[in-house]
Amino acid sequence: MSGLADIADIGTDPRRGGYSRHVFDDAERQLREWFVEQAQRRGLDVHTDANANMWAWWGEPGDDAVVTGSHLDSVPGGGAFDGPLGVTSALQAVDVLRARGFQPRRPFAVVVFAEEEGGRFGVPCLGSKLLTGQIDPDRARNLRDAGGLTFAEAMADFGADPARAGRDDAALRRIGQFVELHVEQGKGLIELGRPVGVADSILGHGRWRFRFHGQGNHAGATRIDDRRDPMLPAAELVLAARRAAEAADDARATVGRIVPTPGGTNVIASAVDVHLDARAPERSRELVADLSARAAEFAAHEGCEVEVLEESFGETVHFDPTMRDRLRDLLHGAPALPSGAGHDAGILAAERPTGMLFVRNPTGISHAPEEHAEQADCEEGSLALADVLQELAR
Ligand code: HGY
Ligand code: MN
Ligand code: MN
Ligand code: MN
Repeated sequence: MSGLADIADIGTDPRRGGYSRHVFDDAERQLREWFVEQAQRRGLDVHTDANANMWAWWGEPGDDAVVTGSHLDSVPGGGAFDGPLGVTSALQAVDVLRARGFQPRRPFAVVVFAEEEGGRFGVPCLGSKLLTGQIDPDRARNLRDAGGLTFAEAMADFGADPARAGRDDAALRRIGQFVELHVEQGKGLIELGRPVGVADSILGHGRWRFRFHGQGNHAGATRIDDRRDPMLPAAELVLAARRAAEAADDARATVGRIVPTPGGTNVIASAVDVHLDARAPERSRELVADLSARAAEFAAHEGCEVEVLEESFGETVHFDPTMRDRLRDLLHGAPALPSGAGHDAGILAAERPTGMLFVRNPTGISHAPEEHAEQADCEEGSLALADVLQELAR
């Protein structure tokens, strides 16, 4: 985990525990500087594309390259491995290939995608979705962070030109094959007793933002029967989402963020935003997706109104079986695993031959400080990635 040790003090979050590293904030800028320094130390030429993704080239940039990498940003209070392990393993794989005297016969790059977690602007995989055109650049430019700053303003402050954000066909042509290494965010490899696995699929990911409107008022002076308290339908939605996921097959629904306005203890909220994250295979979609209708019922029941400010449900990604099985063979029959977590590889898989390697996480916990990977398994992962990249780039 040598590379991870280098950045262990960047973006620690004393209030939440773990790390909070969000696109263009101080911590993420320090991580960008660290990556550029690490790349240059290896003689890799780094440039940042129009969507704030960083590309470190081993030799001349070119089309049909072998590309590996991941992200450096985190969720609020996230673990040390989700994202950075893929970047440090890619750098270590370059070291291994160099030590073997290997010289890529194809263009070769290490990439760091921007805002994979959506931790600041609310859209996961923002950098890779802009690159592939999977998000409208105008919508992206107008996304706002908690302080009201737009992504365009944050880009400009970072020194990038927001007007250039959007699908980048030249950059996509350069990706011949993409392989992302990632800490496993689950217990598959623990249960199998294996240090490294290969991704088979990524569960379809939906996000909603419901805004319940009521009447702000005094918590003490307002009789119960005089209230239109938007926190009530919000609470009912949280429970309904969980029940819907329980009733569905292999669905997951989470409300990890509720934002009342104005947010005073002695104040009945005037509005409450409920951020829902749901994941489900096609067969379970409708059980989860009808929550918008249920939200309207809950609101009406309390004399409130509801706005659906965001609603998206991505398809389940099935990685190209040829690439998947090639990786499994290269890794001596490594197991293929489903991923409940989304990744930039899931975005690129729609455009380019893409694969993922997973490294065992002994806690099985992710998006929390307890996320972990043992040194020996990290080394196995870097070696496995080096073997795969050598095969693809020879
Ligand atoms: O939310 C996810 O699944 C990913 O970690 N961004
Ligand atoms: Mn994550
Ligand atoms: Mn990740
Ligand atoms: Mn008062």
